[in-house]
Amino acid sequence: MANLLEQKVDDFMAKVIAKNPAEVEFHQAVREVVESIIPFLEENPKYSEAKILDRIAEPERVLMFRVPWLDDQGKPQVNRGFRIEMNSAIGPYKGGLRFHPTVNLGILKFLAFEQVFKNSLTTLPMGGGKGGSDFDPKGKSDNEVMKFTQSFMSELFRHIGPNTDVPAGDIGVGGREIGFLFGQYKRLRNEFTGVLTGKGREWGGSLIRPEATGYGTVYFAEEMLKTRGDSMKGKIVAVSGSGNVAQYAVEKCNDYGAKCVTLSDSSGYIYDPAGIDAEKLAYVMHLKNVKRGRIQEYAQKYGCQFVEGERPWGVKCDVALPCATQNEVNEEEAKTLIANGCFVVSEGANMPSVPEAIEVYLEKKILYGPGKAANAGGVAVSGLEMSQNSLRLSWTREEVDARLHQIMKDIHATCQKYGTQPDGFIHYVNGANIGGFVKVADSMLAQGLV
Ligand code: NDP
Ligand code: 2IT
Repeated sequence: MANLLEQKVDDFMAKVIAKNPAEVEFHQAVREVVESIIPFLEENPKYSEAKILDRIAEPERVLMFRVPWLDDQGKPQVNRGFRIEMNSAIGPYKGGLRFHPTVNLGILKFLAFEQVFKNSLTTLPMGGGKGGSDFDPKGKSDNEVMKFTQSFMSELFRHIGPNTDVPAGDIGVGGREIGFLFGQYKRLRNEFTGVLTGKGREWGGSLIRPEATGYGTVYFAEEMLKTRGDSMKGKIVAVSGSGNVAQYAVEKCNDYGAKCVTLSDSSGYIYDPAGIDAEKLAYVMHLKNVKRGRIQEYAQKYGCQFVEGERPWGVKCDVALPCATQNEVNEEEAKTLIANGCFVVSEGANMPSVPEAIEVYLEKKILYGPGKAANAGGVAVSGLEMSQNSLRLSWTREEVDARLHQIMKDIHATCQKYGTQPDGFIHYVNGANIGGFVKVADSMLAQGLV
């Protein structure tokens, strides 16, 4: 039986790879889901008869476009823009935009694919999408970022809308970029609508949206710990990244009485055994969000260690929160984490652990919350921002945070429902994949062959 199922996974993947050559991250994301879903389909043949898996792995629409803009020297620059409209079975396409030089079709398709299941898990009516550009915001002036962003939106605006496709932020896209994107959309359409989330508080944004992904990842870790009668209090935490998700993950860890000892960026990581307290975190936020500097400066300021070109997974910790990017924990690093006593991994980033690292977590039966469950708090509050925009009301900080917290608990319960094994171990990968799949698949069945 196991061999037959493996064969079915391989056969399915052979088709996906043939159709989408060279898109290795997309293959990786699809395989992880298919490994969970194929055994489930054996017991639920209605989905295979309707070729749901084949349809889910095929984007509804892929947009690719030229983004020309003038730099500060008056020279023309050309980037490539993308929007993957992956699945609209349960709501308008929803997902972030990533501006990073590594962006390509395969990376955005993996992210859009993950988003379909993640958005379904939030319990809110959002389909899945993702977009972005190979534009590198690093070292660009505000003026250049604005020029690029306006040009990007000058094409994207015709494809999106509050009931069609609602982008948001991701790597390299934060409050500044969402502001420029919103301004250009409004100008082109002559319409003030909730077409983007992550907006400023004064112009339709939701309180807690900036905090939501990081807070949600820690809420999820707390829920996992509860299943073993434990909590975040007193835990030593290794965090990677130092952007939006990492910053608010640290803030929530501090609220829970845990101690974060690392942060990183693409140059290396800092190790601060004394812990990144509120004052140091305020420094990081200013350094990263205003000065747009490097994390190395933290080590200089606080006299701690900076390890160049390395990731923080060799540090002794109880909990690891990967919050930077995909494939940032390899098999060796997963083994080292566990050898050093780490027994909780809650993913703030999308697909930060390579498949072999996930195998290590599962074999050692640690508490492992995959990104599509653990980082769903960001898009969940985006969904709440859409609700507030439709109502033309804004909720208080406490109200949004309470809803976020409840959604993370519900996602945990869904993972538990679909992922608990006979020995009681919660296989959160299966739980998240099957739990996310069912609602989308049933909606696709109900809507006919589209
Ligand atoms: P930011 O741009 O705010 O921060 C990204 C951080 O990760 C930076 O510290 C950056 O370092 C580091 N990083 C990015 N790329 C690499 C790389 N190739 N190698 C090493 N470090 C890297 O992004 P976010 O915090 O928003 O996103 C982080 C992760 O969380 C991503 O995987 C994203 O998809 C995911 N996520 C984000 C959500 C959100 O609401 N923002 C929601 C759900 C998931 P440097 O400055 O050197 O590039
Ligand atoms: O990966 C993600 O879930 C995000 N970048 C957030 C998407 C959103 O629409 O808020």
